[in-house]
Amino acid sequence: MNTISPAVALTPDTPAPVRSAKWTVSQVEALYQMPLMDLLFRAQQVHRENFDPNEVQRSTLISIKTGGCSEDCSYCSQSARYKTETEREALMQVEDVLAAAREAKAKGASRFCMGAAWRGPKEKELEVVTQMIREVKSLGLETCVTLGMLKEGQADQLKEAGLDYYNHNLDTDAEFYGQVITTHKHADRVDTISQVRHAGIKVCSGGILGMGESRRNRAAMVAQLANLNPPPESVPINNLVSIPGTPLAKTEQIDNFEFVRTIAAARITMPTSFVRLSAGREAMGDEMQALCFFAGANSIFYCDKLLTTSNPGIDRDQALFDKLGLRPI
Ligand code: SAM
Ligand code: DTB
Ligand code: SF4
Repeated sequence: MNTISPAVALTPDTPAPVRSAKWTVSQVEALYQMPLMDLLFRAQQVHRENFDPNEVQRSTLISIKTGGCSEDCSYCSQSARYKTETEREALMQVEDVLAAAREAKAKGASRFCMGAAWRGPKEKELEVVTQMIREVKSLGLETCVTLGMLKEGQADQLKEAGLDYYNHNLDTDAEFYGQVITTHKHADRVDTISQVRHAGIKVCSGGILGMGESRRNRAAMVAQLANLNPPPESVPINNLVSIPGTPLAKTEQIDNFEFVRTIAAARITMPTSFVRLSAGREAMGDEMQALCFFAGANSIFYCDKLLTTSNPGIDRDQALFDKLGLRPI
């Protein structure tokens, strides 16, 4: 059995603040190079040490402001720069968001994630979002928002409203980032994550696979996430949903096993984080999803629609949970 471990050995005497295990890119790459059965076995062992392997967390996602985004993210249906089928919609009314949250709760979601197609929120917009957070939270749901880059003080306003999680993905390796997005920098993403962390909000950060990145890029992204101190509580791994009209529309799909290896690498390097099998599930068969759960994924988006594209929907998910004996948490 391969015994790859973090570069810094942790002893029980290591004081809490310096107990940050550093993963090098090569170490994560070495995980990818393991025979698949060894890798899956190791990931499942780590998973079982930290979680009930039959439990999966479910978040419902809603787009509270759709399309017309100033950014040029090459994968995104919502960038104003590409001609896609997504139509621009104004920021939703608080009551409408609340109605959707009630429905999500009734259907069994534990977290409600609200996404906006912004480079970052303006003050007026943030005020409306904080109202949404307060109201959704009062229903007894965990709250998550993804609003783009934050300016100083904005994370504190979100914390003050009671926000539980902020989603801000690294999306890909710093070295590859410029080939996918030019209107903001990878370092800007890291900066927003650090503001969120300092405000005392839990971090949800992951990335997208299948954008033409190399295995080394994937390993570097996983290592960077794992080396955040502490690592994100929630790590969404998205499989690129190909959007006609975007520059990445015709990119070759990532091999399924390479995707599963990435889930396993995330599980091993971030043992106590929830790893979310995110966008791209609709195109996956039940067997592929089961393999991802075996590799350590323990969270999904539970809704008919993601932001602008479709998701398996709760009936198919319920049937899958029944078949696999999975329990929602
Ligand atoms: N505008 C904000 C931002 O960029 O952080 C929030 C919304 S943005 C749509 C949230 C995330 O959705 C992106 O960071 C990316 O990881 C994911 N995403 C967007 N389009 C996608 C696609 N076509 N396939 C897979 N994931 C996608
Ligand atoms: C995340 O990592 N994936 C979600 C959520 N965070 C905001 C978004 C997926 C979007 C997929 C493409 C779409 O529906 O537009
Ligand atoms: Fe805008 Fe976010 Fe889409 Fe980039 S990923 S274009 S920032 S909505």
